[in-house]
Amino acid sequence: MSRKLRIADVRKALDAGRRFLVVSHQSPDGDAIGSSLALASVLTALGKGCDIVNVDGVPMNLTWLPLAERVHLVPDDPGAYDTVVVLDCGGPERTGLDLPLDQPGRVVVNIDHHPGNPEFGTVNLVDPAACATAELVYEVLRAMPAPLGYSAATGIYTAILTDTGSFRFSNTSARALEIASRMVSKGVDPAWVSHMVYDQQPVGRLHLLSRVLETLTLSPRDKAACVTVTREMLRATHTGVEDVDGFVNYPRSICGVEVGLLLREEADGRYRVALRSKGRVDVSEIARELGGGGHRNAAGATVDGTPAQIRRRLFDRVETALDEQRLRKRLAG
Ligand SMILES: [Mn+2]
Repeated sequence: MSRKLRIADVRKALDAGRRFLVVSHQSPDGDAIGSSLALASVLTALGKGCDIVNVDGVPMNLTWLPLAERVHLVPDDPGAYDTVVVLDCGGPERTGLDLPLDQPGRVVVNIDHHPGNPEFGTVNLVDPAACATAELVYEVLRAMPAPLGYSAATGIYTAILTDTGSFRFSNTSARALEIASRMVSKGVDPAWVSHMVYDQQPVGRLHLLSRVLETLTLSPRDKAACVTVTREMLRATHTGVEDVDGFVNYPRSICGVEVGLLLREEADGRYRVALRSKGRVDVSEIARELGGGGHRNAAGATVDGTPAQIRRRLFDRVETALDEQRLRKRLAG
């Protein structure tokens, strides 16, 4: 089904619903929160009931977003919603919510841009070509009868800004810039948003960063680089998991490195692995082998083992992927 038809289906579902729950993935980012707030602002303007839920709440650097105070950690009345909109979740489990999606009479609208999304909704608008879930939310909102105001525009802009790494990653499409430009026309101030998102770091985050960078390790042929975050480091610097966001871009930024890796120790002693590629290695493939998932250039998984074991395994896998590529190219050429 074409994107256009799917947008029309979502619009119909939003028109018909009266009592909405808008949810997004745990450890939310700018896309999860920005998309949620933009959608909720338009649904509210249409006179519909709308609760916004994220199990982890709004990260510190996004609490200034218009309507952020409306995000709750749990649904008010889990049975009351006729329509549940799931945003930026590659699968229903990503919400971290124990919410029955298959309740009779309940419509589930799944809007997402993760490849491999199993289309778990009653209505699905899934397009991995979208730069952010907010791009798809924007396409839906502009077809709605209520105008897209400043609050919604700020959510959409912030979502696209953060999901494209400030318009630096490969998902920075013409459409991404076009939508961002339209949001600026609606009054969004790019310098102010950037200041609020990036220039309000707690000092503990920099203390944490300095410890994390000391763990920097390169693969045998310098094609992958890895940093590690332990729970002890978070304790010592009075920081939380949300402060680690973006650190994986440091190993990725090294000259000659193709894949940046970040290992973060979880409460159960396992490690959450973040993988970021410069484009040659498809890290979603590697993440899937480890039981995780994601995009071609940004993916993640949770794995067992010590940091040294995990690192060795991933270094091996990345360098093998590059060898195979070189071999294929040579055979083809
Ligand atoms: Mn996203």
